[in-house]
Amino acid sequence: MSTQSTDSQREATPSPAASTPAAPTKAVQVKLVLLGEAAVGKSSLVIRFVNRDFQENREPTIGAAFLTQKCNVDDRSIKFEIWDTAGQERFHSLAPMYYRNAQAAVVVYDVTKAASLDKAKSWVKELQRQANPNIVIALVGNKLDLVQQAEEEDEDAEEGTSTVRQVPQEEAAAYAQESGLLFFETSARTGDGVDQVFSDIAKSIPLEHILASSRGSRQGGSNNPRIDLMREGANGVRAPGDGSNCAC
Ligand SMILES: Nc1nc2c(ncn2[C@@H]2O[C@H](COP(=O)(O)OP(=O)(O)OP(=O)(O)O)[C@@H](O)[C@H]2O)c(=O)[nH]1
Ligand SMILES: [Mg+2]
Repeated sequence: MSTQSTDSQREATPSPAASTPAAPTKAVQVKLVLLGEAAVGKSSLVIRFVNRDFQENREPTIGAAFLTQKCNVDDRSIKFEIWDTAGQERFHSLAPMYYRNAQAAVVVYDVTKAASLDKAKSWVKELQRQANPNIVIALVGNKLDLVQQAEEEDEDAEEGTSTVRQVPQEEAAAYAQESGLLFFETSARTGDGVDQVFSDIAKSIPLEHILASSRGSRQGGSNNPRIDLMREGANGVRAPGDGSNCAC
């Protein structure tokens, strides 16, 4: 299976601009997976979070990319180990390998493309059926800047009447609430809402559960979420450096 091994290793090192003082406690490792239709902006969201950067016309992800970023929230220090999956349908069958044992999932759709919310809903169903039952799922409507830009250009229109927006915020928020998901709208382009996604996930993760299961695996249990994919060289991707900077 091919992966963006070269790029993802480079991307995995957080930029100095993202640094804040390190928390005194040792970071808890949290495996997070991004899922969603092709071109909704999954890679762009992660690059914004990890590298504080945005690239127009990104190449589609092939296989998956791996990045890490630390996040200090309240008294919690978390190191996200992020699997950014490819949205193209031909890669769908690989997804279980990435969401298996994940403690968090970010399911992304594009606010300007109604069909991408349907795809996001089908990912949520699959996660609820097959992923870790304690997984924290965030539903994220991306490309908010396109809606804001259209509203600014059409000064006479009432707020919220933009024809560019195809997914009303209330509709997605109601779906998220009834399905027990966190909900956000973001722009990877401007950075709006992006850090919030990860810091709210960091607050919602049941850390005690993760610590207990990793203690169990050190004592011979088999529940360690990192064992399958984090081995150096697995899937052609090497786990990058310690991601010692922090984004939130
Ligand atoms: N205007 C705008 N464009 C965005 C935003 N996020 C991503 N894009 C653009 O949308 C295109 C697809 O972005 P990607 O991040 O590659 O999308 P992806 O979901 O990772 O796609 P796959 O890897 O194929 O699954 C690129 O041209 C990005 O520049 C955003 O917030 N606003
Ligand atoms: Mg991608």
